[in-house]
Amino acid sequence: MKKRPTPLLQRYKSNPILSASDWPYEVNSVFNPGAILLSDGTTLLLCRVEDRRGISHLCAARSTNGVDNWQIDGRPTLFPDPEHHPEELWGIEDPRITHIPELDQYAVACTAYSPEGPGVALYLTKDFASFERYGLIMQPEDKDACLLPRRIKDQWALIHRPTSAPSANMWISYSHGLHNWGSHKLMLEARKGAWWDAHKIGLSPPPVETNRGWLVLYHGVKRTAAGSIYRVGLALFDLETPERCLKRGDEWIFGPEENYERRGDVDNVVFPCGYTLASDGDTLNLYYGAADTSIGLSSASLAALLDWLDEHDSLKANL
Ligand code: BMA
Repeated sequence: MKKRPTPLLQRYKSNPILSASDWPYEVNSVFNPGAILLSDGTTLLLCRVEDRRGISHLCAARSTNGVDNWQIDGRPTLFPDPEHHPEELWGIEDPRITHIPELDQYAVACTAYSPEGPGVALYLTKDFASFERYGLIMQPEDKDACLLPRRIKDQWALIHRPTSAPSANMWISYSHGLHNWGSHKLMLEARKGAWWDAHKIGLSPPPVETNRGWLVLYHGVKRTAAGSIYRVGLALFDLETPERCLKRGDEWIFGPEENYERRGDVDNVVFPCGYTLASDGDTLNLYYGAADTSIGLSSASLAALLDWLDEHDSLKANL
């Protein structure tokens, strides 16, 4: 087995970049942020904020360099509204943001949590101040969802992760109008047995469109006697038939190593929900939840990730 020369993902030296003590109001934890680069170059993180009841809402943090000096909204940006949306009774979690040029809007896909279980809710916004609620678009149990930024053969495409015990796999579904979804296709299956991504996987940030295909970072969960370990791996999918997997990495590329990733409200979790691409067109800034407690930043070269996938393709190796 070849030794990896340098880590594919480099952690920012002053991680974690955001935590509960930075918040302008009292909260328990901040983690699993969606991320987007706004047209003026500002990085916007839509952070999952867990209050001291245990219920999550979303709060926007903005920074001109994507690293520090975060301007955090003084109150929740998107708060559950269970009176009108019962699917949000236990909170809104883990946003994935996609800019949709055709609609001139951002689509935010979240996990809406209620006594019925976690389901996928969709919100559209122009300004991250007011949001149009599309309600539950995938019934429980389903989560880890994201809208692709453009139509695929005339239809919108949504990646999501329904749970059908004992395994949880990634699916893609299609829609003409964003409300009703069908043509469901299995996209990527959890592996089995001893693998790092056995039994349970899900999309991490929105897929990155490259000329070789949609580059997907996904999380895999390994259950051990000491609890679960959440790590991140890579796969590549066909641009016009995104359910077709072209390559799948064998090893994970990012896992809990630092103390703030190993210890927290939930130990041993790195959980990215968003990225921004730097102006060099190659540097991917990945924003992730660390141990369900704080937010970390790590960076990678897009070209290096694609090259690594060429060398570590488990489909080619028939694993
Ligand atoms: C997953 C999601 C994430 C969370 C992770 C670890 O199932 O609910 O929000 O970060 O578990 O607790």
